[in-house]
Amino acid sequence: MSVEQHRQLVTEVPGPRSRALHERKVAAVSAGVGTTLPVYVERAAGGVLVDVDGNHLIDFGSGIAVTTVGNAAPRVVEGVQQQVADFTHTCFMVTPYEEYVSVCEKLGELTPGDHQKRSALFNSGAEAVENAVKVARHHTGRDAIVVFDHAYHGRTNLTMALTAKNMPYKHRFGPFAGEVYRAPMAYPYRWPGGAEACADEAFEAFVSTVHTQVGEDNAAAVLIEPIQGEGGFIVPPPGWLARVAEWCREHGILLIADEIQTGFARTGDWFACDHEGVVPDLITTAKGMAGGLPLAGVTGRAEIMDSVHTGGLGGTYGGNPVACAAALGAIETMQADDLCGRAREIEALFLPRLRGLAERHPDRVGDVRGRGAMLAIELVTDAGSRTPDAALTAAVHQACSASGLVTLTCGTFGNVFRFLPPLSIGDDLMEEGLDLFEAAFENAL
Ligand code: PLZ
Repeated sequence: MSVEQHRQLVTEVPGPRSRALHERKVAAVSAGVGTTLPVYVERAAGGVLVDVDGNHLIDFGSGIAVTTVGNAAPRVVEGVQQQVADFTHTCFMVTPYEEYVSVCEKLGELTPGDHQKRSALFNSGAEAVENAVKVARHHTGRDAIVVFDHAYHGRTNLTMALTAKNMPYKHRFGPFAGEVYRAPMAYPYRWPGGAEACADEAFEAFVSTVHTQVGEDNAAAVLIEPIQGEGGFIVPPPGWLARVAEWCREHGILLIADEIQTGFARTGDWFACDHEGVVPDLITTAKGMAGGLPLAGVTGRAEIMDSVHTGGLGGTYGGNPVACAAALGAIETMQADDLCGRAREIEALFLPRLRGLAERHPDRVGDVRGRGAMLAIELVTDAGSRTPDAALTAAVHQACSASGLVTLTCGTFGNVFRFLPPLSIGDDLMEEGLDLFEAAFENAL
């Protein structure tokens, strides 16, 4: 690998060069664009980021679940280099090229269900979600979209409306798009009636929300992250999603699975829906699919995707050939290196450590959850009240950064620590990262 796979700090973090760059950032980049860890990166590979001061940091974030195959993964680099030398852009809507078609073929093969599928490619996750909603509305002739508490679907106007959390995503950015309705999420740890009752009660609450606030006949689609990402790595109870899917089918409501964060080997299977045996009508993908280049997709039943008039979907850059070449390299890597299996190994390495921490600190670690290489712990002030502890979360996060471990937090209440290592990371680095995390946690108490 082009970057030595070890942690090494040669300055404080951030170091002087990063701090100098950050001064330039503040003077040139909108304050609206935040940075969680102002360490400026020069190179990255495997599970390590190297900053401009020469510090080697362990990566537990994958650029928010994007570099699943690792940063600058060899097949991605090779595909991109070849493609960028051949041609950089034609616009698929004007003069097409094979790479776009190949990515859509892969999406058809890998996404859940063996029915006939079609795909369309876009640039970002939010754009894919927007287009999935366009297709669902067009196909059904209905307007309403049902989403869930804690949902995250993007930052454009429609996707802000679909996203649940005000700060920082929506605050004073409205008015938002209409015909969006929100149902309670099956969140076992915080379900008022308790985790045992969650599956049944959350299903009933969902059905009742759609029935009373929307009307089944008005609902074009139910849009859901099968495991919620930004909202707190919330894993619904087994069987709940399948019941929602079945109920949608009975009422002619399309099920759109937003697998932008969960997709492409992250959870130990190709898609999180696979664990639940759920076959969505439409699925959105992005992030891990293209190894770091901007690419997103909407894949769905052929009759739904083909119901749109020719020219109804598109965009100048959607399915850019360089991004498609990257995706083909990333997908090939996932298949050749069995990265679904690797994600399950990562789960097996992480979970006992996180559960051990929870056993040692039952009052502060409220919940340990997740799947594959998408794992999280939820921090609380005490086990009785389950009050979210955002301050502890922030303190641990800061201590991790200072020790050379790049971590991410999430959650509606800012109290969830999430782990999204690249699947190319070695076991030693993961163990070391977990040592650092545990030390940061125990010191912050
Ligand atoms: N749907 C499920 O996770 C992106 C957001 C980071 P884009 N999540 C990271 C931030 O603060 O902006 C995401 C997601 C799910 C949609 C999106 C949106 O994808 O590529 O960021 O538009």
